[in-house]
Amino acid sequence: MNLRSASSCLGALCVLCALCGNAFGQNYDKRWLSGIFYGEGANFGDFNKDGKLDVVSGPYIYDGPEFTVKHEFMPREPSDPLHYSKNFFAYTSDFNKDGLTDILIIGFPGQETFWYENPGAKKDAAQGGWKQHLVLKVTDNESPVLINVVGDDAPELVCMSGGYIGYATPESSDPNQPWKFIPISPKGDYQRFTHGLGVGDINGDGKLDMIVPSAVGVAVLLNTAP
Ligand SMILES: [Ca+2]
Ligand SMILES: [Ca+2]
Ligand SMILES: [Ca+2]
Ligand SMILES: [Ca+2]
Repeated sequence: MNLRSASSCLGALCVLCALCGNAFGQNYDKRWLSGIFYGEGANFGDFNKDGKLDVVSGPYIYDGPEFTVKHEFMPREPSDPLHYSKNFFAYTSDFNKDGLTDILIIGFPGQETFWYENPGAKKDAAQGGWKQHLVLKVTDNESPVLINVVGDDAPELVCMSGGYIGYATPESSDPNQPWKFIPISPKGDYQRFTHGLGVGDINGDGKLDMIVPSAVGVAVLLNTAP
C-alpha cells in the first residue's frame, strides 16, 4: 500500500479506526502514528500474533489496537515530505512460512525491494532483529503489487523490470533467496517511473489478469494459464 497514491496524503501518517458498526461508519477515532515522514508505504498485519492487527509505516511497527507502542524493524531514515521517500510501498505476508507475518518494502522506483523476516520473540537487534532479504534488485513502475497470480498460494511481486512487464516469484525451496523475475511481455520502454499497473480478474474466469500501459494507451493482459 502506498499512502501518497491511496489518499494523496502528503506525509500525514495516521490511521483511522472505526468506532461504530454503522453501515457507513460515520464516526472515526484518529490516531497519529508519527509526525515525521519516513515513507509512503504502510500496511497492516498481526506481527506479534496477539490477534490484533498492527500497522507498519516507515521503519516502525505500531502495536494494535492502540498504536501507541512502536518497534523499529528496519533502519530509520527520515525523508523530506516535499519529496519522495525510499520507502514507497509496504506489503505483508508470511514469506518463509514460519507462522510469523513478515514485511516487504518496495523502495524508490527502480531500486531494490527487500523483505524483512519477523524474528518473533527475538526482537532485540542484538539477537539479529528483522533480517533483510533481497527480493528484486530493480523494481520498476510506480504501482507494483504483491498478490498471488500463479502457482501455489505464495504471492508474487507484479511489477516491471529491465523493460519488461512481469512478476517476481520466490524460490519455493529457499524463501531467503532473491526472487526470480518472469517477463510476460515483449521488451518495451517500461522504466522506473512508468505509471499504471493493475491486477484483477477482468474476464471472470477465476484467473488474475493485468491492465498495463501500452504505446498507444492501455492494454489488458489476460491470464491464459491452464
Ligand atoms: Ca498484533
Ligand atoms: Ca515469516
Ligand atoms: Ca503464487
Ligand atoms: Ca481472468
